Amino acid sequence: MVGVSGEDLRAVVFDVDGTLVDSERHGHRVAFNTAFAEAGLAHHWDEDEYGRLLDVPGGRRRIHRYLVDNGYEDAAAQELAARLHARKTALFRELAAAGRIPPRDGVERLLDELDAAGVALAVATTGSRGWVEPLLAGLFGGGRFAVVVAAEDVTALKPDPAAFEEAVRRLGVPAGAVVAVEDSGHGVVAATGAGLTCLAVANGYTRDHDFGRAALAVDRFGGPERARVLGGRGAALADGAVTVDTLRRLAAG
Ligand code: XBP
Ligand code: MG
Repeated sequence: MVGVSGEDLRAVVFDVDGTLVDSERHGHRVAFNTAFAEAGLAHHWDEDEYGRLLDVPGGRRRIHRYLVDNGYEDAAAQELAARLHARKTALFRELAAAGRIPPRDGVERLLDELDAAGVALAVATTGSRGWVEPLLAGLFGGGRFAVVVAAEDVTALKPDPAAFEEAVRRLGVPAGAVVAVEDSGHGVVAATGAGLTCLAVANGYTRDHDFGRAALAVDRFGGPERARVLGGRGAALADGAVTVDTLRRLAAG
């Protein structure tokens, strides 16, 4: 164990969308578009536009912002966004149940390693509990995560640190013994704002985000393809993959 100046690793808090699962481009985006179409609306988010809209955290807020930017009055946009988002959540659950939302490469290996090392697993997401719980149970097994903090559990979404603060509080371990794993600039700001060391694992939508506050940024978890260092303490990455030792080194500082 590499415990030099920091603390030993006791828990890892994972983001869900874009981090544990590849869910945005072919998952949430598709569900939003189906909800628009079912409601008889002509709105359609293509892959590039959806990438820009991801800057607004939370699906209901994302729809609301889009509607207001497209000429809706605030009150009408609030009401419509709530209705569309409820339907979108049901549609996304169906996609997840049909096996259309895959884990990112290397995630299952890393979760198994952390389990074997006795490190607690937790989740802090801006996504809605209605799909988060069944998706996690279906992919990784029910009860795999000791703590799951979803959008409904906090009053402010990322980049606010509330979700990570709540996860650490429920875990009952010191923040110095916890590493967060994120895929986005907003997520890194949220995790580090809660006092956590953060590993950023970028994806196609987030590779140009600012990961300056992350202890280490890479382009994938590694395996089968090797992870590439995008910034930070690249020495923590051994053999082109994020491992339990990578996270221990980051926690140790
Ligand atoms: C994820 C989100 C979510 C999802 C859609 O951000 O912002 O809004 O895009 O899920 P993060 P909902 O990965 O930083 O948690 O529609 O349930 O919000
Ligand atoms: Mg994310």
